[in-house]
Amino acid sequence: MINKLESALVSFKSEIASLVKQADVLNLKAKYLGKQGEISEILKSLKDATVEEKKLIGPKANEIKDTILKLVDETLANIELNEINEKLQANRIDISLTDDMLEKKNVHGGFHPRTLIRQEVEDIFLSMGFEVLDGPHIETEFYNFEALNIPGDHPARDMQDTFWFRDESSPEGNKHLLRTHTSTIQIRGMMDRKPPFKFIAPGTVFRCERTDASHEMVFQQLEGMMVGENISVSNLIYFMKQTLKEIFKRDVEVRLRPGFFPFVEPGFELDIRCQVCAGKGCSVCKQVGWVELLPCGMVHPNVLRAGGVDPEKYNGFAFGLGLDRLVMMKYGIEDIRHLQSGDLRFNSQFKEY
Ligand code: FA5
Repeated sequence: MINKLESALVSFKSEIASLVKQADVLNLKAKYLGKQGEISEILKSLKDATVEEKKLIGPKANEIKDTILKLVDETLANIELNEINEKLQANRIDISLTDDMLEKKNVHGGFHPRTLIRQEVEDIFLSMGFEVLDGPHIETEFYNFEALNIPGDHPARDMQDTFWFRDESSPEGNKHLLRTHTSTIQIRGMMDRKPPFKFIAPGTVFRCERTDASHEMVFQQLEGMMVGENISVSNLIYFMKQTLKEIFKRDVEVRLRPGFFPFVEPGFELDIRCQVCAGKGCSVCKQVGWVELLPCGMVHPNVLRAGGVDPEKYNGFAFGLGLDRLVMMKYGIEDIRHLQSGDLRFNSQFKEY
């Protein structure tokens, strides 16, 4: 039996030496060590051996199994290393390239699709008389939640998994966090101006959530707000539809449905027909054919008050466009994670400088 075990080891060694795929190595491991594997088959006759034989064969069998396992691990690690090296070689960046060498090779930088869409949306709103505002990424819970009518115990806080800073000494309402939405600019914008006014605020937001084809942890939104006298839901819908029409250069199918956000009343969800699958169903739209793009609504009186605006005299609308989702819809990008992959093959498909 020892001879059989040793010759199994020899043939295992010669077979594994030629393998270059991890799946083949795992299959080979099963061929020798699996339940019906060669080593297991040989050891089945161990039950008929004498005690003395068992004392010899047992340790030898363990030694051979250990050798096989070690070889499997080493081979898998080598294959992985080779794969990494191949990828590095294929994506090698030549840091010795100078500007004029790139010029000669006709290689140019380009705009990231996010930048293209952001500029386009900014231009559309600027042409409609909106200002463009900016705001901090690190916020207090006052601007991110409380002033937006989301108190500490409000269930809506669970809708936005938050990255908190550890500043235990801060009084309640002043704890720091990475902003979970651009709605923080609603308050900052209102505090700094007198109605009537209208502004947009594009920027990065952060959420502690699992990523998938349409969800990132760090993504872009674009907040919008218009405050004045007698502003109506039809003004809101007009601006939303106009924006999408100008971005897509054609009518795109949208649907408006009720949506709940504590900072607007009434609130709506504006969904767009998935442009990746033309509404047939894919991983971006989670097989439903629609993508949540543009939640919006009429600003809640408590929010106007928190921003120093008299809700008896003024009203307004606000919206929070998912800018990355808009980029996906415009260019038919099937996974949001491409956007910050840093992969030049992806980035270079868009407009050159
Ligand atoms: C908000 O963030 C609200 N502040 C929007 C709002 C503003 C409503 C003003 C009313 C008035 P929501 O969590 O649904 O809402 O996010 C807004 C949009 O951001 C979504 O419709 C979607 O397009 C995009 N979005 C949300 N989560 C992610 C994510 N993890 N990755 C990429 N895009 C996301």
